[in-house]
Amino acid sequence: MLYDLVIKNGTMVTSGDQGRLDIGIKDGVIAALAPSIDPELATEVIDAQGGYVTPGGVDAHVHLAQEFNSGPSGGAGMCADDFESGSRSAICGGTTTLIAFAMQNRGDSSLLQVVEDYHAEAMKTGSYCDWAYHVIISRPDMQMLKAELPVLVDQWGITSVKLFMTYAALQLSDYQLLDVMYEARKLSITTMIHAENGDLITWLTGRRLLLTHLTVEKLEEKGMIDPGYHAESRPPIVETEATSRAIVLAEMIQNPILFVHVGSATAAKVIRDTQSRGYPVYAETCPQYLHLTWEDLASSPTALKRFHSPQCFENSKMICSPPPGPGKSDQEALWTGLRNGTFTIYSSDHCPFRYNDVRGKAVGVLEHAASMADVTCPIDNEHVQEIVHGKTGHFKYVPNGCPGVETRLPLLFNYGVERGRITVERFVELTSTAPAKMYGLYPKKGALLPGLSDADLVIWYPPGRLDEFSLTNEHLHHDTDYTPYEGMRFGNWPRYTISKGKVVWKEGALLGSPAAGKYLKRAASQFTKAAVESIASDPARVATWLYQ
Ligand code: DUC
Ligand code: ZN
Ligand code: ZN
Repeated sequence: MLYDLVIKNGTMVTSGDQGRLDIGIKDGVIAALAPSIDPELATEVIDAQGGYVTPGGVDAHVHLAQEFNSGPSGGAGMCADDFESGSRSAICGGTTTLIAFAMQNRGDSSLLQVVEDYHAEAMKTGSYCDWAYHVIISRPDMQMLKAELPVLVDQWGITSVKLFMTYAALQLSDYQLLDVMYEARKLSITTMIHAENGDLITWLTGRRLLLTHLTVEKLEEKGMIDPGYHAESRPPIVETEATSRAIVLAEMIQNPILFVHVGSATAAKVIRDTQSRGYPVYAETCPQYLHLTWEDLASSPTALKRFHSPQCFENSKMICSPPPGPGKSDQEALWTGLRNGTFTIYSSDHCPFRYNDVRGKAVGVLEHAASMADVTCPIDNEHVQEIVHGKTGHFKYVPNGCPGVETRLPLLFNYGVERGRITVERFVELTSTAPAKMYGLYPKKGALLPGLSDADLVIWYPPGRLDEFSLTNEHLHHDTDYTPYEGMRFGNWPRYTISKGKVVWKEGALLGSPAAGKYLKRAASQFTKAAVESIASDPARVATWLYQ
């Protein structure tokens, strides 16, 4: 047979084009695109019945099998998903490539060891789809950077690093940010920035001083500590200041950067203005910033549309950093940014912590001494519901992050494409093609080029074919016990997901296997590599002498 699989009668969409083309697949790769392919030439045929056929999603920002120390106190959460459950959830939502984070903790003196250990974790379970790694650097010792970053690039194909400007356990000083950016530039490594001013957050949250007359009445002193107040400890200016500062640092040493999980309209504006004057800065936003606002977590009794009591700990389900913007106008600004190119990519930032888990959101109560004062039952998962019930906890101990790897594509398809906010081509660009180019996976991923691209595809339902439904967590395939998007309406969902030519998800049935995914070594970013050459370099304004 000429083809293993042929998809007929679909509207094939790429980031630049769409058309009625049949797709022929052989040996896991796109083999042909043609107005009509003879079904007799194929072992298997799928009739797309007029539905869109898009490249499989590339989710460049997921946290799997990771202990995430996002609290100030050492209280760490454990991600609910490992590579098996996270990738299972991914394919059921149309994503066929994942990039997860190998995270260096301050105690880890070798980045290579961090990656080796993390890879062993991934190999233990396997993955339903192909995957790759970024590395998070929290201890940027120059000797290590010089010795290990080139090995990560050459041997592991890890061509991106994430740096934090907040969290006591992860925050880098400006000096350290410069150190890493300088080495990253030389190696064409993409620098991803978590932009929040950590000191500002800590100050607003408040620390009790021994000299009580010096205490400033901040959130803690005012008793504003239940999870609904997380957002008040991080108003938009927290992200905006850090974004501006990171741009100054990057520009001084002429290193292109990418801001991950941009949540505020004001940070997006800083990024847009910088792009407008020609400096290569890239940005990612995520579903939580398009669909949640402070009203989903605020402590006002009139707010809280999704969960029950304004004081209840259930608000912790929505805690992520940066938090979603205060109101609908913030969301609208981000939708505009998706349309006008401010955002290069759209990722999930799937960072799942179970609600009913002593290593999950419940840490926010368990680590808060006052909440725990009257607890007599054992601290285990069986009793955790009983422990958190009626307690406020403290937002600063709650692990930061929301699940979303499975809902990422359906949310943007339903609320972006089908509501006319973005074109279907732009959907493909944001969810697949641009992340593949950004992170050195193109055209193997993110494209439908015959002979060059893996046959990773999503076939959507034709209009009117799927009955609209309200999402519940039971629809999803992660190992998390809630979804922030509970109750939202969906009229479309991936009907088929195809990974390397194999149908892995078909009309609600999971068909894939965790043995199918392979680790991907990546090349340098197609965007940032070229951008370095284009940066204007006036020696009176930036440190051009660094590279002479
Ligand atoms: N940053 C992330 O990228 N994910 C979740 C939490 C965080 O701070
Ligand atoms: Zn982050
Ligand atoms: Zn993240």
